[in-house]
Amino acid sequence: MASAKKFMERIIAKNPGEPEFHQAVKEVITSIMPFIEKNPKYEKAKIIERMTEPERVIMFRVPWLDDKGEVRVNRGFRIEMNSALGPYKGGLRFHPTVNLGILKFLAFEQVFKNSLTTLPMGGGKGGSDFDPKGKSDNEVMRFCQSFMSELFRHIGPDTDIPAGDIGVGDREIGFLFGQYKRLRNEFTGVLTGKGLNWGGSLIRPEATGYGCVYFMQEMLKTRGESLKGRVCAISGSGNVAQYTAEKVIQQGGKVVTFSDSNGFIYDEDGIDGKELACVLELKNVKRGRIKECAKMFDCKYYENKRPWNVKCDIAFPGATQNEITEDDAKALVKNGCIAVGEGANIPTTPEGIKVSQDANILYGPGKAANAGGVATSGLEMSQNSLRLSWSREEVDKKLRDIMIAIHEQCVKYGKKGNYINYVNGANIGGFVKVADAMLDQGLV
Ligand code: NDP
Ligand code: 2IT
Repeated sequence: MASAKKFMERIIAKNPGEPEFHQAVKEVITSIMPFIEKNPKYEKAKIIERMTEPERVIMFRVPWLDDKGEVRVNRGFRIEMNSALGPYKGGLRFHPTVNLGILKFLAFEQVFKNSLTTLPMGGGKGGSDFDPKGKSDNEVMRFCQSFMSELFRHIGPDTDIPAGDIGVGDREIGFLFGQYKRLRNEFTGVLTGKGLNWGGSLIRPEATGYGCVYFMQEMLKTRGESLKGRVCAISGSGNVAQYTAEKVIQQGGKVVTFSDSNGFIYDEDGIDGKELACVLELKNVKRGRIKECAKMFDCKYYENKRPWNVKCDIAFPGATQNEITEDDAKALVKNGCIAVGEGANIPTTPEGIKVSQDANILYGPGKAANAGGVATSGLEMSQNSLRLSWSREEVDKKLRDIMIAIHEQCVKYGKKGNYINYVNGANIGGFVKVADAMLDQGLV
């Protein structure tokens, strides 16, 4: 490999029109290049070239009938990126912005993230440009049934195990599972995030948010700090944001913001447990807009704005990619922010990351900080295989131990002098295990 620059030129030429995929690959390549130069066996086996090419890409038509009886057509995808460590594992995203490049970036990230979890999982991602917002439950069901009518032939509990992501929560997982079971006549752990009474794991709904807070606590410990009394800005108001907030509040921190794609609410006094329950009801049951909380909580609402200009000690981006720009990162630093824990996948632009790192902020990248979700999916798979269910305390303890282990890997590979570069640590730590497994398994 001549250089990171040459390599990226080839990636861009070969994968045109996929800026998010280029961004994710560039970040990893920049981190691991010095490591690869010291370990020529990886270069000789063209490991990076192989890791940036999905093992398989599946794209398919998803026709369905809306409530008016009109035919609608969406596009479905599953990217089976890398199976060196185990069956493909990763979520499904239903959002109008979904395209091949976005899912390739997510699948690529997933490979490193899953490797960091210490569990035997390969990486994949899928989804559709279907927008569940504004659709009836029946429309969502018909869409999910049509989506699974093609996907079922490509997945299985030992092959590829999808889960949720943006726009795919317990309702969608239920419809998808029902159709899979009907087509295969098998009740297996083919999806994670299942309902608790039919094979799901306790703590899976909470796991990404809780894990992100556990990771933050480990980062803070390295500087003798804790969450107690810390003001936290959270973006998003979906699964990840909700349970990040719950754990922050439990640990004595103060949550001052939530957002959705229309704007954010700012409650300077802090959102309490009762108000958080209102957010969960609004988002998970009524499927309303975060704006509605401003009236209920008597707090401020900012239309079409993201929450990074408010005064906070810690930022937890939990909505979507590239939601913290260079200017947002500068605003966070200016307002005294000491740490960023990424619940979302690649929520910070490369320029934003540089601002945070130059300011010596604790910056925990998504592939490490939000790995608790997929890790607990791995624990759901283990319980399904055992045909047993573990208690809440047992799963939570395993999740916490995994987040501590991920932090240790980041320190091992990312510490230089007194500074821990969590980006390098996560990228190199995630890479080594996958790369070594690929070497062991020959040219596949
Ligand atoms: P949800 O669908 O539950 O919630 C998504 C939240 O983000 C909503 O508040 C949504 O607002 C907001 N959002 C989505 N797209 C945009 C956008 N383009 N601009 C502004 N806000 C947006 O998804 P999750 O909470 O599951 O996922 C959030 C992030 O966390 C994603 O990046 C996902 O990849 C990542 N993640 C999720 C894991 C999981 O287990 N669920 C695990 C690890 C990472 P609105 O309602 O207006 O769309
Ligand atoms: O980005 C992610 O890690 C997820 N959406 C969770 C994937 C999973 O398989 O639980």
